[in-house]
Amino acid sequence: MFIDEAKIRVKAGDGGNGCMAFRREKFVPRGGPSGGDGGRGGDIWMESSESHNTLVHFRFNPEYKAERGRHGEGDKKTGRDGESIVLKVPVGTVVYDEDTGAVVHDFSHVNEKVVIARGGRGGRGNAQFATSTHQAPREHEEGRAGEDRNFRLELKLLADVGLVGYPNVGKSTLISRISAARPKVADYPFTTLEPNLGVVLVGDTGREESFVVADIPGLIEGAHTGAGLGTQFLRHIERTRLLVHLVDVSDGSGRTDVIQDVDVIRDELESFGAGLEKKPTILIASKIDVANPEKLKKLKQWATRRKLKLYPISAVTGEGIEKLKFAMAAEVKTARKAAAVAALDLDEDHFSERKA
Ligand SMILES: Nc1nc2c(ncn2[C@@H]2O[C@H](COP(=O)(O)OP(=O)(O)OP(=O)(O)O)[C@@H](O)[C@H]2O)c(=O)[nH]1
Ligand SMILES: [Mg+2]
Repeated sequence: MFIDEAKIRVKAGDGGNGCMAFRREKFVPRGGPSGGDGGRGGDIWMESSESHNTLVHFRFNPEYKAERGRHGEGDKKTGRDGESIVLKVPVGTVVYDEDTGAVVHDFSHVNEKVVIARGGRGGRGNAQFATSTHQAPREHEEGRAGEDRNFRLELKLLADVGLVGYPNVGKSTLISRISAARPKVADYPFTTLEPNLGVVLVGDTGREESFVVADIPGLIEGAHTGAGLGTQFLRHIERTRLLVHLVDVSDGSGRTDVIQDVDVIRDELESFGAGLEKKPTILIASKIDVANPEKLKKLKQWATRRKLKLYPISAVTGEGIEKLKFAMAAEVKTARKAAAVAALDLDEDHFSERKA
């Protein structure tokens, strides 16, 4: 099981202090108490969002603070409440209280929103303390402190992108190039025996997007009948939004026909029976640093005829990798949006059913 983890500290806003004041008006020699209450401190909320799939954004930024409430003022003016803040987490995130170990919330649906730290109540101003026998109260309260809490977030990672292809085409080399995952890489087939997941970050710091890539064992002809390691690992990419299909265009593959290469793998995906062949797919010409120009040309022509975009890369020299990362991020984003819209439609269906 692949788990993403982050620890955060949150501090909800303190309440504003109550004010002590007395009315001063012309012709009113002894004005009554007029100190207003302090505003409430901002809360800290957590909300599950379809557009997040990892917890990396918390690792860069582990502390959050909501605004405090303003102090009360004379004239019975209540201080303004502090602004609340909302932290977005992926669906599947489990929130633990770091100090007690208790589960605070388990986000199992999109757009669930819970308060994880409450802002402090504002203090009462002296106007609130007036009674018939106590007409000039000087009492006023300080605002209460906002909650200060430590949480541990845990997320079972689900892959957005699945790398597929023959053994030895460079899948593990690619994932180690674009993420912190370090699977074994070697010049023989079936080096990878278990799936590996890597978190890929794309874009400038602070505005980066992240997605999860799964590297799975290679497929060969007849995988669906159990040849090689079979198709047992394909279930790990059943829920991905995008497939990245690597085709080795060097002479090292030992296969002469790149088009047949593509077809064999696509047939195996189809035979698995989960509709994998219908997923959006990015085609990659792998190992272009040692490409056989004829193979590369043939694959390019084939892709053009099918209106498929082909990304030539070398995971060893780094050529084409940045472009590929952005293309993957864009596809994942599009797919996530489509999924979010589909989820909304579902919600609306429920709603209209209940109304009917
Ligand atoms: N020249 C060159 N060699 C590469 C490139 N990418 C991978 N290799 C080499 O190809 C071999 C296989 O790479 P892996 O990343 O282990 O391939 P894989 O697809 O994960 O293989 P399996 O796990 O067996 O399915 C290794 O010797 C890599 O160093 C590349 O872009 N250029
Ligand atoms: Mg591998």
